[in-house]
Amino acid sequence: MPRHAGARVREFTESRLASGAGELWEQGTRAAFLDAVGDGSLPEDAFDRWLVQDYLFVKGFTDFAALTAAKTPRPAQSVLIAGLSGLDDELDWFEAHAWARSLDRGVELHPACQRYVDFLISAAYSEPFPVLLAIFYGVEVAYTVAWGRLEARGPYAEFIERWTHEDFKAYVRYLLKLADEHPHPEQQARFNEVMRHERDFWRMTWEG
Ligand code: MP5
Repeated sequence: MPRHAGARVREFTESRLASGAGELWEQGTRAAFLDAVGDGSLPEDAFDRWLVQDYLFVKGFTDFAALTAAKTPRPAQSVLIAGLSGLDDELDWFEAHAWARSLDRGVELHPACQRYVDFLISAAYSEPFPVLLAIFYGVEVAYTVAWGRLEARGPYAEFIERWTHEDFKAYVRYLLKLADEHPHPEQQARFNEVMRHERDFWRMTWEG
C-alpha cells in the first residue's frame, strides 16, 4: 500500500459505521484484485470480469438508489436525486468501456453479484429510509476507500480516479452526514451486510 494511502482514506475508516463493522470493514475494502491493479500484475480477464459484473451491479444499484430516493423525505432527498443523474452518466461510461473492449454486456450476473443486487432491492422495499441511507453510504464508501488505497497511475488510472476524485469523496461525505442525521438501530447491521457483499464481490472478480 502506498505510504499516504492510509491518510487519504482515514476520515472514512474512522467513521462510526466503519469502525462498528470490525473486521468486515477491512474485508470489504481490501482485495487481491486491487493489490494486483496496484502492482501491475492484474490479468486482463480478471479486469474484464470485474468491468462487466460491476456494470451489472451498478444497473441494480441504480434501481436501489431510485427506490431510496422515493422513500427519503426532503431535504435529504435532493442529493439522492442528483446521485441518480450521476448513476446514469456512470452507466454510459461503463457501456463505453465495455464497448471499447468488445465485452459481451449480455452476460448474466455472477451469483455473488446477483446476491448483492437482490439484497439491495429487497432492502429498498422493506427497510425504512434511515437504514437505506446507511446501505447507500456503505456501497459508496466501500469503493472510495478500496480504490483510494491505490495511486491513480498505470493502465487503470481512470478507474482509480473515478472513485477517489474530490467530488466523489464530497458526495460520500454527504451520504455519511445524512446517515448520521437520521440514526436507526438497524443501520450498523445492514452496513455490515454491505461489507460482506463487497468482500464476496471482490473475491468473485479475482477467482472467477
Ligand atoms: C460500487 C460499485 C460503487 N461500482 N461496485 C460495487 C461492487 N460496490 C460499490 O457504486 P458507484 O455507483 O460506482 O459509485
